[in-house]
Amino acid sequence: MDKIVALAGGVGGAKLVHGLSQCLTPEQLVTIVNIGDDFNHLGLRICPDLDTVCYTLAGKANLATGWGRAGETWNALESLGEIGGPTWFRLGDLDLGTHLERTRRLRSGEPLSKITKDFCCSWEVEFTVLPASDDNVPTWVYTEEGELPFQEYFVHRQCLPKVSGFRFADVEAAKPAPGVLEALGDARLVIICPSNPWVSIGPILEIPGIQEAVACRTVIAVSPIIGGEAVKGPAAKMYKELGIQPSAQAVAQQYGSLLTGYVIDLVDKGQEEALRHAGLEVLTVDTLMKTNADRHRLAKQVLDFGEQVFDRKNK
Ligand code: FO1
Repeated sequence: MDKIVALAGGVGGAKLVHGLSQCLTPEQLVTIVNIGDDFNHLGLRICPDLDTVCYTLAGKANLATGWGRAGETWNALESLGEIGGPTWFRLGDLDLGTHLERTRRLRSGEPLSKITKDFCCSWEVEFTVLPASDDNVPTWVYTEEGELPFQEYFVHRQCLPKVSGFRFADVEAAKPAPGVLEALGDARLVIICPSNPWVSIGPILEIPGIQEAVACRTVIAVSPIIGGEAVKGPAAKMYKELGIQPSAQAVAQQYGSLLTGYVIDLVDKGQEEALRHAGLEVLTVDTLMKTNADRHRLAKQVLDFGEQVFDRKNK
């Protein structure tokens, strides 16, 4: 067992995966990515979390927005807007190339995992990036305004509607993508990245077979909540709207018995004792990744901590 398997979605996940890629070889690190945010828009299949992870590993990510491509131009979107097309979901010219080619190959019947592998090869990303499933499992958000498709909630409505729950459509019929269960079966550590537990990590774990495979491994999670707030995105707002006080502890409770180790921020040191009392091994460090050096450092700290936890658990 020598694989390190990261579960990731969104910006926080991509940052830690980038850090891990600077500590591990392509043979060691496998990243399983959320596909619940994927949707059809303008006749194109958009896979935001896969693109954020792949662009980040390829050094092509737009660091300012956290999504899409660096050095982007918006000519196509502008000309679409001039004739009344929907511009709420901003698709840059470079990014469009990805969506056009992915859509073409999906329409020809190729699985998302194969397309992703080939894109990584073209972008000179040697690390393995796997969609959680090759099936469509769109996340729907139950809100006070009814059930919204994920990107409608997240981008068009800017996460404003009050949420009351989530649905991962057809998840019971979905299968883990090729390589997912194999990687988990060979994993020394599973690292749950600091992504949104509700709509980034949850959809991965809900794919039949994945949670069970993860549960057999030594699992380390990095809290996405620091000082009761999310670094980016609606995670803390979702907790509050679901009647849960957002905190590192709340996240640990949500992951439950899956976790062996837990990484929290210095700001939340006061929660260490309660977490240890709940049976977790805890590492308290600066978990904010503002720079690439931060990503590298945190990844190294998480891996060293994971090794200690693995040894203690398997001695
Ligand atoms: N997020 C936004 O808030 N506004 C956008 O216009 C937007 C466009 C976009 C285009 C491509 C892509 O891959 C991601 C994009 N995102 C945008 C982010 C996306 O909604 C999120 O990355 C995930 O779905 C949640 O992590």
